[in-house]
Amino acid sequence: MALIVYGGAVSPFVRKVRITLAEKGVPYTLEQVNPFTPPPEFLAISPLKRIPVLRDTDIPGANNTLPDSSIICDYLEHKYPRPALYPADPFERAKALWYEEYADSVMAQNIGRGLFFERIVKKMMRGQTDEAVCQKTLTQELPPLFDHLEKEVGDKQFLAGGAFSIADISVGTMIVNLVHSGEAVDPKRWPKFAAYITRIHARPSFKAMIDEETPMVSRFRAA
Ligand SMILES: N[C@@H](CCC(=O)N[C@@H](CS)C(=O)NCC(=O)O)C(=O)O
Repeated sequence: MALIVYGGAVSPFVRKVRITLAEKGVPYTLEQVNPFTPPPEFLAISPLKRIPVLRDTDIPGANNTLPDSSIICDYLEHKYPRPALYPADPFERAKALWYEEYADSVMAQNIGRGLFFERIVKKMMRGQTDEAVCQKTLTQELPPLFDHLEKEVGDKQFLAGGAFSIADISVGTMIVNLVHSGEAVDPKRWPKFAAYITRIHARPSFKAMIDEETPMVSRFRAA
């Protein structure tokens, strides 16, 4: 097997890479790594101590790894160009990269740290959820982001370039962690964004991840 993805199944960044691979039909092996208790050999390939990392054994020698989901997805696009997951048009491509950045920064910070970490990761580590942090995220931090995305989605099927792209993968994967945390995009308040998420999450690539991960997270959510 040429490709190895190092990372945990519920990370939005690992899922971003796995969905990219699934959409391109590229086989890979997943090696579980908990970034909070990483084995020493993982630190050698992840200087920022983060998941995911990709190893490509087609590249000779031991220096055949790449960290960071954005770098990995860009590499996969160049190694496996079909189907294209980045728009061909320069402006639409740049827009897609901007949505990726938006998802990886503010969405990850608020959904990841402000909700999923509190409700799921802390329980996995036998800690206690600080529900006040979650409520602040849900009532103050996330609504402006969803207002923005409601406008951005508008009447479009996909965020950039008129086709499914890295923009949809990046935004969609962050919302999986919202759903894992027991929440949803409210269809009454954000009807276009909610309908868009339902469509994106119904794709076989997303559905496979959601079906695999839901049993893992739901027992912690219920605890
Ligand atoms: N920019 C990185 C972010 C990766 C990231 O933050 N991963 C989290 C898990 S979701 C992690 O490894 N956290 C461990 C830590 O920050 O110590 C990417 O796109 O891959």
